[in-house]
Formats: sequence, C-alpha cells, structure tokens
Amino acid sequence: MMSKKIIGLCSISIVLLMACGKSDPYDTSKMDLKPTPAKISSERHTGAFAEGASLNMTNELKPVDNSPIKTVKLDTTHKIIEIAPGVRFGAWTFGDQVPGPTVRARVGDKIRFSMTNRSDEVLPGVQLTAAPMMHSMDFHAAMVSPQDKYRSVAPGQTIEFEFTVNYPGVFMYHCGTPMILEHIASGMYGAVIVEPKEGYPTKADREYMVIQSEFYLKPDPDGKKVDGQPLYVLDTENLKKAVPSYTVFNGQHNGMVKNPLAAKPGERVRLFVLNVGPSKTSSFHVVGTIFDRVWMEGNPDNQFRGMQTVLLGSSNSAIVEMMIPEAGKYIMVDHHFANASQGAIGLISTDASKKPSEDLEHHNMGATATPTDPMAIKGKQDFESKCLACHSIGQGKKLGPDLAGLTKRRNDAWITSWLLNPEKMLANDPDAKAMLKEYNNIPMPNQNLTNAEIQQYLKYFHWADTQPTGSASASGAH
Ligand code: HEC
Ligand SMILES: [Cu+2]
Repeated sequence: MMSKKIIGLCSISIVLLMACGKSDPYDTSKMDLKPTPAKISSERHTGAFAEGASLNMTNELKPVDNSPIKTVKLDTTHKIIEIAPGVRFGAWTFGDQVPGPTVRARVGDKIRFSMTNRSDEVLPGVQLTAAPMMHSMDFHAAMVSPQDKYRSVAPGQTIEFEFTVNYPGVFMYHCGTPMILEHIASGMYGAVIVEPKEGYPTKADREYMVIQSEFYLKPDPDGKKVDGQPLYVLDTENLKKAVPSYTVFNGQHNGMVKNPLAAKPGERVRLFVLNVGPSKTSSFHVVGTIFDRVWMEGNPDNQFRGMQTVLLGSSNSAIVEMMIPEAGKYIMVDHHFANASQGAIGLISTDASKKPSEDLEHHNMGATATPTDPMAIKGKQDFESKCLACHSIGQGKKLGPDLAGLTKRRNDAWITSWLLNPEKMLANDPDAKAMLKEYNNIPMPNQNLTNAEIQQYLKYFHWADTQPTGSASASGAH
C-alpha cells in the first residue's frame, strides 16, 4: 500500500523524484566545480612530450587506468608530419603527434594537467616551418573559467591546472590561442574519453579511437623541401573558405586502409568517433553493418538503436557499437562522399592480425604481436609508456631513430652503456657522436633506467628483431 502511494506521488510530482531514489546523476551541487587557479611558471618540461598512464598514443585504446588522479603531461611542439606518402606538413602538436594522445578517465576522476610550450625547441626540420609562438589548452571535458585555465603561454612557459570530469563523453581538446582556426587546422587537437562511473552498459571486444579532421595545404611558397620531398604549409585562404585539401581519420590520408582496425566475425566493436573539424560535418558510416547502439557525445544516456549513420558537427562525437557479422572488410567512411574522397576512409578487417581487447586488458598493451617472455613483455610495456614519444619500431624515425634492427646494428654492451648513460656515450663513443649529429644534435635525455629495466628493454628489442617485418611494430602515430 505504502509503495503504491509513493509510485503515485512520483508520477505526479517531479519534486519528489529524489525521495523515490531517482537522484539526478548530473546533480551540479555534487560536482567539483571549484578547481584551484591555474599556475604559470618558466620551469620547462624536458624529455618525452607526452606522459601519463591514462594516455593512449595510438588508435587502439587501453582500458581506463584505475588511479582517481590522472596526471597528464602534453607539451606543444612544431614538427613535420606526413599526411599522405610524400606530403610533409609543418604541423603544431600536443604531445608531438597529430592527433594528440587520447586521455581516458572515469567520471569523478581528477585530471592533473601540465603543458610546456616547447614550440621553441629545435626539432629536425622545424626551423623550416613556424617560428615559436603562444599556445594554450582548452578541454571540452572541463567546467572551468576559460580566462584562467585556457590562457596562452609563451614558448618556454609551463601551465598547470586541475579539473574533475563530471560528465561521461568523448570530448575534444584543442589549442585556443587566436587564430584558433589556424591552431586547430595545424594539428592541435585530441580527445578525452570519460567513461560513466559504473562503466558502459555493454561489453565490447574491441575499442578504437577514430578522429576526423581536415588539412588545408599549399606548397611552401619558398619551395622548401624535407628529405627531398616538397614541404607543405597551411593554406590560410582555403582554410577561411573551408575548402580542405585532405579530410582524414586519425591524421592520415586513407590511413586505416593501409592499417585496418582488426576484429573477428561475431565480435562487438566499439568506436569512439570524434569530428574535430575545424569546419566540416561528418556523416560517419560503416559499410556492411548497422550501429546497434549510438551514444551521442559518448554518453550512454543519449542512446539511439539501429542507426546507419551518425551526423557529427565540428567537435561533436559519438560512441558507436556494431557487430561484425561475417569475414570481410567493413569500410568506415564519411558518407559526405566528397570528404571520403579526400581520405576520410578506413577499414575494420577480419584479416588484420591483432588481438582482441581482452588481451590488451591483461597486458595493458597497444601494439600488434606480443612476446611471451615476461621480461620482454615488461620491456614492451615500458617502451610503450616511456620511449614511444621519440622512437618507433618499424614505423620510421621520430625525434630518435627507428629501433627496428637495433640488436643487429649494436651489441648488448653498447645498448646497455647507452641506456645507462647516454651523456657519457655522447662524450666518448664515436658511434654515439655520429648518431647525435644525424639527429640534429638533439641528445637523448637520460631515462634514469635501472640495470633490471635495461635487461627488459634488451629482451624486448631482441624479440622484436626476430619478428617478421612490420608485425612487431610500435608507433606513437595514430
Ligand atoms: C625525448 C626523446 C627521446 C626519448 C624519450 C627516448 N629517446 Fe632514445 N634516442 C633519442 C635520440 C634523439 C636518439 C639519437 C641519438 C641522440 O641524438 O642522442 C636516441 C637514440 C636511442 C638509441 C640508439 C639507437 C641506435 O640506432 O643506435 C636507443 C637504443 C634508444 N634511443 C633507446 C631509447 C629507449 C629504450 C627509450 C625509453 C626508455 C628512449 N630511447 C627514449 C631520443 C629519445
Ligand atoms: Cu596553439
């Protein structure tokens, strides 16, 4: 009788919702809306340009890290990226890659963010492109005063601030320094995934990040070249007219055609799709399947079922989940086909040989093949968190050399001495000196590794060199 009465009351009075136990999950009085003021200093970060256990450097997403405080370090750099084969572009970045790393957190977590504007650091080829300049960080996942937290900082300065993530979603982050349009179009964007406190209502076998963006390019007016290839710079005229030269997923023209996302028949794939624009709308579609669920803006409270396409304006996102029915290549496109023809295309393929995320969950790793020796596994994990910012294995050079074939060109004693004390090697060892010169006189920062850690790296490098070319690849680029 009592309960019947309460149900009756509930239906007639919204005021009594709380009494019926249906509290608003977005009750602002329970949110942390008083972050401490941002701090700006002239102390610079050194070493890797992106750091933090919650960061995902590739489009394969790791499960959310459990710490309630997510330390996120993303420095800004100016560097040359390759958008399509032979198309080198003078980009501006967060974390030295385009798009920037994906931050993954849970509602209620605190993001402890810091960023040094390192646009003044001389990276290979950078003198060719943009002079050092002001940059800033604007997190759509935050509820903070833009005038305090999103201030621009000068080259050499560091800004630090904290905020709590209150709403679940897939949120854009970007540089907010005027001309914002130019900073975004130059590559300064990425995503923050905020999971609901209790996780998602479904279980996915695979999770991937897909970021759509446009590039507006023209050949460098002075005809500059990088590695014999023409350098492209931002075409500010076409940018203002919203006439892109490339529209791409994860920073690469047709990138996920060459490197498809893996899934097996019968598996449920969860894509976190964000359109960063800056100026175009995405009509995201996957040929050959139907989105079982679409959570607009990445929030399961905003659910649609059985959708063919999801429409994303600039800075809109969605989580889309789909079943892969049978063996095949399922084509991700922007169904605005003019955009797809500019490179916004990729594949989910049942032929791509990658492990399901269950494995990733156990080992917390993002690359393709996996060693079996526990020391090599540890070495691989360390490599992915500490070294990927400057090195790849089999994906070409970054700030430092491609480490594929390392154990064939250097012996263990040399590698050990190098990792223990690169400064000493650079002072005394002729091979190290030659390498420094080749890498534009940027010395590798001492990584303060212990002997035990070095043994693990060695095990991993030896394992990687026994793998068929490409299958052990580790890369920070999306
Ligand atoms: C901030 C960038 C940076 C980070 C981080 C970094 N390195 Fe390097 N590394 C370099 C550069 C640059 C070189 C080339 C030599 C030079 O210029 O000092 C190099 C050289 C090397 C070499 C020699 C390569 C060869 O071909 O002989 C090895 C091995 C190496 N790094 C391993 C590592 C490992 C392992 C880590 C992670 C613990 C790491 N590096 C982190 C920048 C970096
Ligand atoms: Cu900027």
